[in-house]
Amino acid sequence: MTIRPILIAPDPKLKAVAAEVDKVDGSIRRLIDDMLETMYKADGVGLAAVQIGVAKRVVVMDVDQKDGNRYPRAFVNPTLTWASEETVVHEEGCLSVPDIWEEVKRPARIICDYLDRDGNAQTQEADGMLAVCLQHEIDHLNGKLFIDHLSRLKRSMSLKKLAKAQKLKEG
Ligand code: GNR
Ligand code: NI
Repeated sequence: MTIRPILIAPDPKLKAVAAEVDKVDGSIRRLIDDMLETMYKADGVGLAAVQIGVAKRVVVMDVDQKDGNRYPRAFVNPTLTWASEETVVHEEGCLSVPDIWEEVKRPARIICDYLDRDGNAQTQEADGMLAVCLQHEIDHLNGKLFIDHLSRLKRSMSLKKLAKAQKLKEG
């Protein structure tokens, strides 16, 4: 398994619409393993393949790490088949938009179809953090970041803050 560098906004690769996976084969499972290792190393709860520059519809997630155990999950070709009218506001962050946290409003509950790491079709009903995270990751696969849900003013302030922090980091 290999830790891969995570792309930071405004990298144009983060705007790419990712391609469907035809078949969950060994190379996809290796990608999933690399993504999980990269996500855990970065202390994230989710990661989309586009964030490591791979334009495929693959997502990994672990929203249940709090008890010290790992519950790694993979979603290949995830698609929302239903979203509730009811919305919730949740504070979101993103490994590709480091140190920026803003409130985003999304459907409170969703149903998502996907393939698991064995290529089997699955359906996931979600609310709470799992619903937030799945929607955040599916957005990545469509070239969208959580800051794209903000007002233009808030988005441009976030991007400015990010550019300044990156500049300081690069020295
Ligand atoms: O680690 C992450 N935490 C998080 C918190 C609130 C809402 C969404 C997320 S996802 C983020 C990891 C990430 O950038 N995934 O794409
Ligand atoms: Ni993200």
